[in-house]
Amino acid sequence: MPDEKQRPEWVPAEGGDEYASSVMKGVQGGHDGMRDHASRGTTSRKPGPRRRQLSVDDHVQGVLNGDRTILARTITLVESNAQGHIEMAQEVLKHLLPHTGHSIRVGITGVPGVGKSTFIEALGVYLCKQGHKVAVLAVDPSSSITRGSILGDKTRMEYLSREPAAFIRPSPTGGTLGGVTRKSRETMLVCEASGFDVILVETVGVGQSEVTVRSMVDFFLLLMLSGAGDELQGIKKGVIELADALLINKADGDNKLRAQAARTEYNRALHYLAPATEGWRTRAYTCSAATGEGIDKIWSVIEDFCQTTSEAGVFAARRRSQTLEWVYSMVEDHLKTRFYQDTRVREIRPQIEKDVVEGHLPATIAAQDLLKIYEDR
Ligand SMILES: Nc1nc2c(ncn2[C@@H]2O[C@H](COP(=O)(O)OP(=O)(O)O)[C@@H](O)[C@H]2O)c(=O)[nH]1
Ligand SMILES: [Mg+2]
Repeated sequence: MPDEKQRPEWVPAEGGDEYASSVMKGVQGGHDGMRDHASRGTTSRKPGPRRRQLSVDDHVQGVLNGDRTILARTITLVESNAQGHIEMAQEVLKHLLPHTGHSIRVGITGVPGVGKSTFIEALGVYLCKQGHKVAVLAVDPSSSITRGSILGDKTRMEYLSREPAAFIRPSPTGGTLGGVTRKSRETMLVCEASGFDVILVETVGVGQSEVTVRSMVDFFLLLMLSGAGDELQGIKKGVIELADALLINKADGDNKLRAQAARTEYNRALHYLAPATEGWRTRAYTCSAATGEGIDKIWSVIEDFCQTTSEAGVFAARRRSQTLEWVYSMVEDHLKTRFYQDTRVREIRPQIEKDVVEGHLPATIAAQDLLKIYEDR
């Protein structure tokens, strides 16, 4: 029976076969207004009756009451780029804010194929069994091109999505990393307000996405493979330094011994690196997302981390500085957007660019000219 063969060992055999209603489709591109998404026809969704518009209070109460449908619609609102939606989303978030923050935020990175999704699913199922409410989000700045390369595939988290206490949200298609980040952060807050106490954020190592996810989570986990040098694994310089734990995955079958050897090697190397979090020593561990071995251990490491850093005040201090960083990154994003959307800037750009490329205008002067045009309004 092929299904049985593919089933990870941590999944109970008697699992039902109904599919997740909790896996949500990402929002396609920018929304265009306050219209009902069901009628947009970009996906295979059946055209349904127009849904009632929710008020700010409907959103707030629904999210706080743990209503899944409203939670999903609130996240869709938060992910929208339409001006009317942005304003309403901010109003909703303002009311939800006092109910946020009571979760452990864990970021998970690693090269494609290392087993991030499998690991998140195994950990998620494990945590649900322990009585946690788990939200899984993805930050994938490339997804606007690849249409959700991570978490996009429903079947991927088939087991976790059957857990009533789990909620899975694919990466928003925000265009820029800034857009994706804002949406993911706000989605994380909405999930917290809705009672999720563990937030797992998967990211691929595209561009600055690891740094970005590091800046929104408490604990940052780097998944690795044994038997491949860092370069082979495509691990970018500096990513190990961001991690609160290295987890060598696929420590099963023939690979187990090699994984254990790799753990020893990494632990030796980690000795010489500054820790990612003050007062915490980053160590290497092994696990098998396929069999579930080591999942409980890594969770206890994460719990230990939370306790240790909370007692030292580091946990709260990091969250405070993350929030401030977020404020300024939004200011920067906003300024950038305003600049590039400015009509006069847009009009003059082709000419200025041509002059620069053809060598008639120095880059510095070009920048000054553009800023002058933008500021002289
Ligand atoms: N043997 C083994 N295979 C694994 C393990 N974890 C993931 N895989 C397999 O590795 C492949 C990539 O896993 P996936 O979770 O999609 O990786 P991601 O790209 O990092 O999200 C899949 O075929 C998984 O079944 C593991 O612990 N052991
Ligand atoms: Mg994946």
